[in-house]
Amino acid sequence: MSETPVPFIKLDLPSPEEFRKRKVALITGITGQDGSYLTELLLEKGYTVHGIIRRSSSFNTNRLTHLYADQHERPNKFHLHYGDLTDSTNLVYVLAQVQPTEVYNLGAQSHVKVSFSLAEYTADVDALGTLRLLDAIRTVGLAAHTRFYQASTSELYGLIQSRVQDESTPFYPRSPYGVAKLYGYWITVNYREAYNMYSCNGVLFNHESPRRGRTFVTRKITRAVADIHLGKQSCLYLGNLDASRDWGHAKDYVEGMWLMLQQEKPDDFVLATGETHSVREFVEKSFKEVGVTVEWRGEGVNEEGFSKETGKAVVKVDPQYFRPAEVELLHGNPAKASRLLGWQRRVTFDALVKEMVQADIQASANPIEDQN
Ligand code: NDP
Ligand code: GDR
Repeated sequence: MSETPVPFIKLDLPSPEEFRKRKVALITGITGQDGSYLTELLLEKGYTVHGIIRRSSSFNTNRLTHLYADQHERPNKFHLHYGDLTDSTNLVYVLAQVQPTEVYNLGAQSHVKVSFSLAEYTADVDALGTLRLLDAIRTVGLAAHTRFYQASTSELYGLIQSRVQDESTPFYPRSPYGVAKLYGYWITVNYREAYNMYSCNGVLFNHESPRRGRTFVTRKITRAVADIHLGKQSCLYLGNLDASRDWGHAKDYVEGMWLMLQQEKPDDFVLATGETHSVREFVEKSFKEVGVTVEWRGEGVNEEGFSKETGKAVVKVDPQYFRPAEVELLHGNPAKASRLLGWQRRVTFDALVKEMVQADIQASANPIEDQN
């Protein structure tokens, strides 16, 4: 049984079918890696895109600059609003104003290691922020009209390593981030069941790109490879080299997000490549791109870095990058998304590494244009 929602604010709305023809998206986390790719995709599909950005003392819209530049070609198709997932009144106001047909909740404190330091804040944004947004949709009377995507994560599986992970694998998160996202996952399911909302979870495995934040391991590696190659850095310091991840390209994954909101019925889907690789492997492949081999050094060993004579780069383990509790292995099975959404990743692991290394060489060599 489901309850008919009673909105606190009564907007004058057409039928849900008529309403959806407008194609208006609202994205939280629009300034992030996925937000920028999703915005490009939706604009290409003819959507009007609204994004929520946080006030920052420094410039935080670098990944969107090119879309501003395109404004004259797409007048009134791209809008930014100040807001925050910790501020309910703001969310209600923006939703009432924008009346989106689709909401993509990508906003999050998304760094797993940082979540151990900012546990309460991570819960506020990633768990309660999801609740606030879902409830704001209900509050303005859009529950039957607006479709909702929740950025769930393979971090939910955490300690479950016994098999390839899919939609039926139990959850066992290993960080304050994972635990907060677990709440986000279930509140999304709950609002679907309790209020008949079209709300979906995309359980996405790691996805990377040249726009990946520099403190995530892939981008940290490819940037270091570029800097070492250009003689700007000598060593690379990393934490757990044996962790394995199922790494895909962010561009492929945002397409899956959109597909989830175009189905007859809402459901939850895993997006993954079906392959897993260790951090060590990512390092080796990245250095190979610039013709350099790697010398591995353990904790506390103090040796020279990259040497032109030997052509070898030194990678050292620094325990400051270890996590209090680690997720050792992620390996996803995207069969359901492939079968029901027709989704498939296009970019291979090798192509991803190559693109990221080449982009970082370009960026490192042109610091004035280096925006990510
Ligand atoms: P990023 O870290 O690149 O982007 C996070 C976005 O959230 C940024 O726009 C950030 O704004 C915004 N944000 C942070 N705090 C708040 C807040 N309090 N209110 C509103 N917005 C906020 O993440 P990704 O693009 O990589 O990931 C997108 C989403 O998908 C996240 O929810 C992440 O947890 C999830 N996810 C990511 C995966 C991946 O491999 N990339 C895999 C699975 C899930 P600002 O720029 O101002 O910091
Ligand atoms: P993850 O990504 O925690 O999987 O979360 P991250 O790139 O931070 O770590 C991947 C693995 O690499 C190991 N590691 C290091 N990690 C970082 N950041 N820095 C290092 O120096 C380093 N050395 C080794 C980590 O221990 C870990 O095992 C990402 C985020 O995008 C989440 O928001 C998202 O939900 C998940 O992916 C799926």
